[in-house]
Amino acid sequence: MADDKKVKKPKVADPVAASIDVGTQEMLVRAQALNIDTVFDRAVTMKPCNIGLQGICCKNCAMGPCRVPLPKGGIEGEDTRKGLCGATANTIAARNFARMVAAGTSAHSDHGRAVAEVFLSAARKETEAYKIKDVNKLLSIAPLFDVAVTVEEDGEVKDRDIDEIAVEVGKKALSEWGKPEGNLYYLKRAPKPLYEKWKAQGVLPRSIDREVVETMHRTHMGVDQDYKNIVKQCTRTSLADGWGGSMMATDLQDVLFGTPYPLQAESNLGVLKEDHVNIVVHGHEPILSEMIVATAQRKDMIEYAQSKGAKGIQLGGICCTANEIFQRHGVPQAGTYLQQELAIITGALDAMVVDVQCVFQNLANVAKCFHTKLITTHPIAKMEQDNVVHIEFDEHYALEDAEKIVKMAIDNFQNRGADIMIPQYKASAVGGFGVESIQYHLGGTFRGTYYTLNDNIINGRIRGVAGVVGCNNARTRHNEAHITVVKELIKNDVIVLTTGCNGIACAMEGLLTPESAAVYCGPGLAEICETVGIPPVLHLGSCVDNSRILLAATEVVKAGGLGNDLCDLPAAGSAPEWMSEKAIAIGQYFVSSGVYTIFGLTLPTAGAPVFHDYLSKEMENLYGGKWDLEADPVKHAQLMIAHIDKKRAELGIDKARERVMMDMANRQALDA
Ligand code: BF8
Repeated sequence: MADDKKVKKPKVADPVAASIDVGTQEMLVRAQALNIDTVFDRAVTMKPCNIGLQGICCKNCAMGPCRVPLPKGGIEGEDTRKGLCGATANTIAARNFARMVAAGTSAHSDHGRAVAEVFLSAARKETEAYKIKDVNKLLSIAPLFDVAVTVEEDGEVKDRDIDEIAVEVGKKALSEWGKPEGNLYYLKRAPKPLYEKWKAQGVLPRSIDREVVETMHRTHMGVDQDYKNIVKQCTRTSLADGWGGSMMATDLQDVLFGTPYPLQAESNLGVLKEDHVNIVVHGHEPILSEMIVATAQRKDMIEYAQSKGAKGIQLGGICCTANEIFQRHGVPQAGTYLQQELAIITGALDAMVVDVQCVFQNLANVAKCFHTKLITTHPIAKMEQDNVVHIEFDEHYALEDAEKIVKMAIDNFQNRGADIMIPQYKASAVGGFGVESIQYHLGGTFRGTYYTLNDNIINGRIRGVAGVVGCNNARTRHNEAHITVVKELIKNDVIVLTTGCNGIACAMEGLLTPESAAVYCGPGLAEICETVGIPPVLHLGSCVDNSRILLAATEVVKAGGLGNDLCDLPAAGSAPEWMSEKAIAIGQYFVSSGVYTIFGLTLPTAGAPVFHDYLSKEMENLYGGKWDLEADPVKHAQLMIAHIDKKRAELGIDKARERVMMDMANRQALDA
C-alpha cells in the first residue's frame, strides 16, 4: 500500500551548520517545522555547477554553452581547451569575469543615477520631499565638478546661490553617465601617481554607460579574444563604478540626506517588536527608505498605528538599506542578506518594502505563508507572484507613496496570526563613520587631517588598515568567515573599515562598540580605541560607500609619512563571504586602485589558471594591487596581515612596530 511506503523527507539545512548566529538558527528550526524552505535548505539540495563556478562555461552564443573543464590534475604543457569558435579557457573566463564587473558596475551606478536624478529634481525644487540637507558637503564636492562656489559682482567675490550650485552639480553629475567626451571628474580625487598609472595604461573611464556598453560589446561572441585586453576594459569599467557611480551615489546621498556622523542603534532580528507594527525596508536606494523613515516617525502615523491596537511603529532594515538608514538615522538593522526570509517567518512582519538588488524572489513564497505584505516599489524590479503588491515610488509624490505604504502596513497589523516568534537576540552598535568623521575622531577638528591616524600607524600601535566588506553566501556558514576574519585582524592591531553585509554581521556580533576593543583587540589598537572612544571596526555604510574607503585611504596618503600612493599603504581589502556581481566589480576597482584584495569561498577564475595568475600576480605590476583567494578565514586574515607587514617593511616602519610590541622582558634584555 502506498501509505506504507516511506515518504522521503526533503533534505534540509542543519541550523547550527548554517549560521553562527543563534537567532538565525532558531528561526531556521521554526521554518523547517512550518515546512517553509529557505535559502539555507535550498543550498543543501541544489549543488552549484562546478564548471560555472570555475568561470569556464561560455554561453555567449547559441553554438554553446561550451564547457571547457579543467582536468583534475591541472594542465601540463599547452592548454588546448577551446570552445566551438576556438575561444580559449582564458578568453571564456575573462569574458565572464568582465561581464560580472559590468553587471556590478551597472547595479551600483544605476543606483547612483537614480540619486543624481532625484538630486537634480530637488535642486530645481520640483519635489517637496527631497531637499539639499548638507550644504557643506555640496560646497566641498562642487569644485570637483568644476562648479564655481563663488561669483564676482562689481569686483567683489561673493558666495554663489546654493540652489544655482546644486542645479549645476546635478546636471554635471548626471552627464557622467553619458557625456560624449572627456573622463570622469572624480578620477582626479585619486593620489596623483595612481591617476598617472591609469592614464598610462589607458584605463581612465570616459562615461559610465559607455564603459558598460563597451564591455558587453567586447565580450560578445567573436570580438575581444585577448584576456589581457578584456581585463583592461573591465578595469576601466570597475573604475567607473568605484570612482564614478558609487562615489557619486555616496556624495549626492550625503548632500540630500546628510553626511553620517557616529550614532548608536541595534542589530539583528530581535529588533522587531511583537506589540508594534513592524516594517522592514530591504534593498539599496535611500531614496525610498528615507521617505519611509520620515513617514513612520510622523505623529499622525504613530497615532494611526495605536488606533489599530499597536504600541507604535518599529522600522528595521535589511541589506544595504539597513546600512543607509542605520548610518544616518540610527534605525536598527533587522539582519543581513541571508536573514531576509527569516524576518517574514517571525510572523511579526506587517510589511516588507523592497526596491532593488539582493532581494530573493522566494520572499513572495514565504510571504504567502503569513499575513506579511510584500511591497515592490521600483519600476525595474517587480515579482511575478500574485501576492506581491506593487506601489511604484515616484520622487514627485514620494511622501504620498511612503504614506500609502506605511498605512498599508498599519492596516495589516490586525491580520497577524497568533503564532509569532521573534528571536530575542540583538546587539548594540555604533555606526555612521566616514571620511569626515574619521578625520574628526582620529585627527581632531583643530588639526583637520589624518595625521594622528598616520602617526599611530607609523609608531605601530595600529599595524595597518583593512577594508572588510561584502555579502553573505549560503554556500558557507552565515557570518562565520566575516567574524573570524575581522576578529583575527583586530587581534593583530589592524583597524577594520566595514560596509555592506559584513557591517551588519559585525554589528550583530557586538564588534561595532568601543567596549569590544578591550575584549578583542591587540594592545596597540585597544589603546587607540580606548583613548579616542571608537570601535575597532568602523562602519562606513553600504556597498556604494566603499567609495568612502577609497577616499579615507586617499586622505591617509595625503596626510604624509606612508608613501605617495594607495599601493604604498599598509592596507588590504577583503570580502570573506562574497556572492554578488557587485562584489566582483568592487574587487576589481580596489585591485586597480592599488589594494591587495582577497576573497573567500571561490573565484570564477579557477578553471583558467593563466587568467587567474594575471589577476593575482601581473596586475600588481600595473596598479600595485592584486587579487587573492583564501577560503579559510584565519589564513585569509593572516595573508592580509602578511601583506600589511610587507608594506610596513617597504616603508621602513616595521622596526617601529617591533619596539611597540616588545614586552618588559624584551626591553630589559635589550637594556642589558
Ligand atoms: O550591496 S553586501 S549581499 S546587500 S551585494 Fe547585497 Fe552583498 Fe549584502 Fe548590499 Ni553589497
